[in-house]
Amino acid sequence: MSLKEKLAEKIEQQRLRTAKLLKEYGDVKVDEVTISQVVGGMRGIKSMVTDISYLDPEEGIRFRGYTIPEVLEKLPKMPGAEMPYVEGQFYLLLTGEIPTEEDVQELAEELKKRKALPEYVKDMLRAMPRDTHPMTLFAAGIVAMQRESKFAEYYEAGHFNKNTAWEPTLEDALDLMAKLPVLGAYIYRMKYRGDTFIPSNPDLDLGGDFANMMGIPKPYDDVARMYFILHADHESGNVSAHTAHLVASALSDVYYSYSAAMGGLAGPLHGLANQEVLKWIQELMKNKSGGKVPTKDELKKFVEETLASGQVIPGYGHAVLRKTDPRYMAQREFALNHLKDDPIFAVVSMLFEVVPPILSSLGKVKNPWPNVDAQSGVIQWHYGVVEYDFYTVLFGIGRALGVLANLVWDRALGYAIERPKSVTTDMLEEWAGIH
Ligand code: NMX
Ligand code: MLT
Repeated sequence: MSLKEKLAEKIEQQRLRTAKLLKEYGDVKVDEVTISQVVGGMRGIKSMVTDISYLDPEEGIRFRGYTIPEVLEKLPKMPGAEMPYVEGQFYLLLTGEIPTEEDVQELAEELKKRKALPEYVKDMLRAMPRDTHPMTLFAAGIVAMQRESKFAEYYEAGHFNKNTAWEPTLEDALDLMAKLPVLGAYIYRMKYRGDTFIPSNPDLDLGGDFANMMGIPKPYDDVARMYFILHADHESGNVSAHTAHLVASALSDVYYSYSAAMGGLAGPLHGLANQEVLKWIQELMKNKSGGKVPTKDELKKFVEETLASGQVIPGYGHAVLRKTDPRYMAQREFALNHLKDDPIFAVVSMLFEVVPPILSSLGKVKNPWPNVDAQSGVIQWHYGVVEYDFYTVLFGIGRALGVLANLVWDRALGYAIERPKSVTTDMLEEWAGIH
């Protein structure tokens, strides 16, 4: 059964579940909302639905019901690879099923056909100042490709229908997913490697070809596979996934939606934190410990100075998680195997000991433990990607796996335009009994 046939079957079943919930149980209460949630970033309000992934505060992410160790163990791998095919993760997120090797190869072939980056995107990127942040180049490249949207063409032709709208959305999702690694690597080579573009190799899988286009030898192919798989999704309330869902709810296509999402990912409290971690560690080693691994006392002092200057400790804390992020642990395991003697990894490991008690002692930080961003940059640095302002682009390529799968399902289930209600401060005061 092809991916599209499999999805059609699953969508049919899921539509029945959603329709029943809406028709017969629409009035069942899911949550109540307090003033601190309304003012405080809607934290914890249960107000969205997705089956692609679920984030438990204590356990961490499950992709389609599978924990990270399960995903890394169950998804097919190519012979000799340490990490599974990224294509397998995309298949799992789209369909909810662990793919066979054959399913993976079919999807990989489909993506290979679609990966050519339009020449006008390259021209546009070249015309932009070279000191433009790579996330700006990335988001601009995505929105520039909007003219390729099959969904926009279908809508424009007057074919919009709630039953079929997912089909051109799937086409767009496959097109965009195929092109993002090429776009990312193109930006990297243009900006940091003197415009020395390395063409895609049609014989390689997504992770392998990304390493090839970046110009980085093994085991960077496995690093890329691990990185994209781990960053794929974090349920739907995170800033990037939520932004994409919100924009798409206006029937905007995936190019508009995903480029908007990348604006959110580029914020330092979200995806940019991975760049901030490396920048912060470099500053520490350069200014405080003479280029060497600092002592624990030097590290503590630096953490305290950062906090005293009003900044957050990048890579620590989370809006939902209340334990160490399992994505941090998966990358730590990789680092323990491959970069045990790396001095920056030594600092990252010391931070894991030093930071949590200091953050806990502040009495206000709800989660003093590291998140995914505390560990990802050091691995990139170790393999030669030392231009840390590029790290969020890598996050953006990975995050597309889950977000694009969600957008296909948003269309399939005909989710409504998102439009929550706002209130005024006067109203909050009145409900609080202040007036
Ligand atoms: N360092 C210092 N203070 C922190 C930290 C931190 N790492 N994390 C939270 N706090 C503070 C936070 O600023 C807030 O202070 P105030 O009341 O003075 O405004 C207080 O603790 C309570 O915040 P929480 O409820 O614990 O966290 P919230 O849900 O609001 O924010 C983050 C979550 C992730 C934005 C926050 O923990 C943070 O800023 N972390 C550092 C940046 C980071 O690593 N972001 C990446 C997140 C993962 N990702 O990839 O997106
Ligand atoms: C993510 O991966 O999106 C981050 O951990 C942030 C979040 O979940 O809010």
